[in-house]
Amino acid sequence: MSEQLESGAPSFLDRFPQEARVIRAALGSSFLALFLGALFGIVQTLHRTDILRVLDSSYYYTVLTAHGVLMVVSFTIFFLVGIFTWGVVRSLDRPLVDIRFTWAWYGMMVAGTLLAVVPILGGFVDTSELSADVLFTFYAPKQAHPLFYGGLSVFLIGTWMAGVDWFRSYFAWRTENPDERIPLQTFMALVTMVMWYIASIGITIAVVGFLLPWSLGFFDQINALLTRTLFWFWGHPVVYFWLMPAYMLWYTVLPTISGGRLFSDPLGRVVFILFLMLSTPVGIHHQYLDPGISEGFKAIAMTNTMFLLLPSLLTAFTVVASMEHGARQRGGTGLFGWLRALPWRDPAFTGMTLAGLMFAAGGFSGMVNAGLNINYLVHNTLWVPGHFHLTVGTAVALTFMAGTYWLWPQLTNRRLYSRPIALTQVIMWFVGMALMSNAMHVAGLFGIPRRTAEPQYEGFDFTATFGSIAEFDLQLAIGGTLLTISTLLFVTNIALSSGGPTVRGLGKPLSEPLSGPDDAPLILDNLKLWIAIALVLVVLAYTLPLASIIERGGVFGPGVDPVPMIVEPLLLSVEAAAGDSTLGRLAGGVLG
Ligand code: HAS
Ligand code: CU
Repeated sequence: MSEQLESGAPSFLDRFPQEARVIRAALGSSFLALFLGALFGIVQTLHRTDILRVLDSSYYYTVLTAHGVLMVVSFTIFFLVGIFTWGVVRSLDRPLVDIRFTWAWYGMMVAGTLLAVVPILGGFVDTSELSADVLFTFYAPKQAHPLFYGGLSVFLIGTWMAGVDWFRSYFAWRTENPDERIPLQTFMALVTMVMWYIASIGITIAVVGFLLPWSLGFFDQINALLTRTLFWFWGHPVVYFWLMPAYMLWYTVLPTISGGRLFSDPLGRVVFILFLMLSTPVGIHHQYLDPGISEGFKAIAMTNTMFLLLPSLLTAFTVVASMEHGARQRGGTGLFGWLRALPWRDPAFTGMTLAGLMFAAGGFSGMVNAGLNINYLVHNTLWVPGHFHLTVGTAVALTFMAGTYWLWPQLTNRRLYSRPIALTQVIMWFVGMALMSNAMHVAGLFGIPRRTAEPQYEGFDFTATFGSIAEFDLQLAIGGTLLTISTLLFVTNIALSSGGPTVRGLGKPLSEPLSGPDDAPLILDNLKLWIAIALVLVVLAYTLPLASIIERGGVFGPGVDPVPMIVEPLLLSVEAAAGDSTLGRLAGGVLG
């Protein structure tokens, strides 16, 4: 008899069939993006390392944009909305309030993705005006076709609606359960969304106020530093937007599959509140090398970033303590001997644990990045992609894949096609990423730049202080190839799972924490208080830097008066659209 039948509990699909369908759609979209993103990834790795060049270097930014956007916007965020929907419904133990609204936000996200992907792929057509070779960090001065910004906006609105959906379901639950503590998974989803709403202020102003009208031709000049700063206002919290659903799995699923219980629910709440408060006022740590922001503001961003290490360090402690508890329940003994008692044959467990192990290294390179002075050494080098392939590319991506192995059968009432393939897949990801990110970090220290098809410039060679550049290129290419194979194994395994027979009783209940919500001070659930503090910190961190950027560089760059910049093109477009009609003259009169 399969282990999967042990609990015999009804699955999530049995209990909430409508929600399970949306979650499957969201996760399915996420995996499709992962698959396509991986194809662009391998093209790029082999190109950069000069091992195989299937495209001309002039397409490198198109490939890089497609890889980046599909991976860190589509793959991660579609997964997030799926897993949070699961977490909210499971932990509130009630259906969503309005499933049509749920499908509506999913539809918005799909439509937004398709709109944004069209101009990205347009970059492959030489004659086309329709292109968006702007990379996933799409700030000025790079400019995309308006469709790209439009698509991103629609996608973003979809994510906001998803948050509204979870809040509405939570409020409905609250009226039915006035005295209960917010269940941990719902707490995590809601706090993450509040962080997301606050962060979105920056990108909304950047896109709606500047990038979109600029690409529509409303004005021809832009203050690049201002849009960059607004971008990073959002761009840093985005990385925790990817991380927090992975943390939700580490806190609520990993302890159970380790055979134990979460060490502390209150600590989990504290961690998410720290992320809410500290994620946004640190964005300037991506701009240490930007001229035009004073060293003082950069030093404040650095200090805030160092505080932001705390929630992850707390997580390392809590998650490892929970695993140790599990191992000891399974008969593990000794100072480190308990590690052997962990369920290493379970792909969900091993995947998440290897993801955590890699994150210890990724967190370390993050600390290096965060140092104002050391950042000068690594900024814009291959070190930075090395860092984020450990964080979003492993801590997050591998946890999502491992979590899928655990959750997918409960959403489909079908067993996973192959556990041995799944185990091979997660280990292959770990090995591939160890090679690739090591090579990237080291090459970055030698000065090899990021975001370029030709890392070795003509007439100038980077020299390695140990090993050789060719050796690290090879390591990078082998790593990238293993990652691509690993992705294919993952996607195929999940796809083949849908062909299996239907099985009942695949539900897997989660264990209760050792220290539960009742041990958490009530104030932790006072979301209004934490939102207020988060907003105050954002105002403190950003008012002066933004004011000084505008004072020195103007809203639209130096020497430009913003009023005619906005009003004149509007007038022209209204006149052009309305022609000689009465309405047109009226509108022209009002604006004039
Ligand atoms: Fe970062 C650049 C600083 C975390 C993603 N980061 C990036 C970029 C991305 C990114 C995508 O300060 C590039 C953006 C671009 O294109 O320009 N980052 C940090 C710091 C942290 C950090 C201080 N980053 C992340 C996470 C990301 C991410 C998370 C995605 C998910 N990062 C920077 C800085 C830059 C930057 C600068 C700009 C660089 C430049 O110059 O351009 C921290 O949050 C890290 C804290 C983490 C830890 C690790 C704790 C360890 C844990 C492991 C537990 C172990 C387990 C396993 C569970 C302190 C939790 C146990 C196993 C057993 C067997 C027992
Ligand atoms: Cu950051």
